[in-house]
Amino acid sequence: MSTATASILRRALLYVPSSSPKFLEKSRSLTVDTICYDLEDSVTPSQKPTARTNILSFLSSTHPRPPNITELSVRINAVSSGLALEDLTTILPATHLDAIVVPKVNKASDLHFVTDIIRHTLPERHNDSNNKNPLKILALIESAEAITNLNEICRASPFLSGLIFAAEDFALDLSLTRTPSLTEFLYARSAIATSARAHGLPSTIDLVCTSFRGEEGLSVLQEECLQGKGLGFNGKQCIHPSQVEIAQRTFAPGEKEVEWAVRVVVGDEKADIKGRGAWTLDGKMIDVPVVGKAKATVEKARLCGMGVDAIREKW
Ligand code: 1VU
Repeated sequence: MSTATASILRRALLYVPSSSPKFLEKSRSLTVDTICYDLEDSVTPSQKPTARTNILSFLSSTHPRPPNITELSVRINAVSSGLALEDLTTILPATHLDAIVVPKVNKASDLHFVTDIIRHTLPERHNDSNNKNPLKILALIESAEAITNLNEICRASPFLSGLIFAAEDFALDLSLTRTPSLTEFLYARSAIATSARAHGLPSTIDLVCTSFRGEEGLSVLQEECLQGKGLGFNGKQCIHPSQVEIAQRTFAPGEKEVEWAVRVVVGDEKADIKGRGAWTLDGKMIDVPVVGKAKATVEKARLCGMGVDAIREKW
């Protein structure tokens, strides 16, 4: 397994506009799997140069790494915008930088461009096969063209570590109107989750929920997270700190789910000794794919820091 495809938790990816010193400072106090400091849509054209220098300084060694953020990423401007080269050459020397988010990836050559610049700018981090810490790339899928090119996009870079779905740009491209049911995005979301899986990419991060205030807004978010999880996504893009806890909780396995998974794994060890490939738990048949799913749930629960060993001791 390459470093880009190793298991990594990205249950929530929170955008922070890099043009705002206030938001940058606030991000330091947050607990979240991935922060994405933005140079694209949340930054006006006239603010781009300031945003670039802000983020380079914020992610430099003179500032300590924010303690409760697992992954620090920057979203550059689209390759087709003509701004990506300057974004990359400015930010790549940053000390605390784990991933680059590339928007509007339509074809493999968009990722070839970014990969070549990363290799050229940081050769010591990327050309040594013993180096276990290359930058990772996350690709935003936002158009019909991108959906038809998913296979080539997934194969385009050894640094590619996940796909993200951008609903608003996709709706613009197809002249769709976003509805609460999100059925208009069903094909695109399923295609993304399936392609990423087929190519062994660990992360599939679902559309932004634009509601972020109050009980009603956050219950819309919760529903969207559950629906995305049901389609095979394992994370959610967030635009406000209020969304992070719900996304991270929903994209972690639930307590009952973990307990069931541990019982299946323990039961399978016993069934194996008795030479039984199929057996029964709570009146339902358990066989190889069910055990596989249970093992994956246990592994995810461990990654999320849930008390798997304590549950195992009970069974
Ligand atoms: O309580 P404090 O005053 O200390 O902090 C405020 C506020 O500063 C902070 N906060 C954030 N901090 C970091 N990152 C954020 N994204 C962020 N948003 C807010 O939280 C405290 C409460 O803030 P608030 O409720 O007063 O929120 P505002 O009205 O200030 O801001 C709301 C918006 C939605 C404008 C803001 O959250 C924001 O700009 N979010 C990011 C938008 C963005 O990046 N959009 C592009 C990415 S989405 C995309 O492209 C889809 C593919």
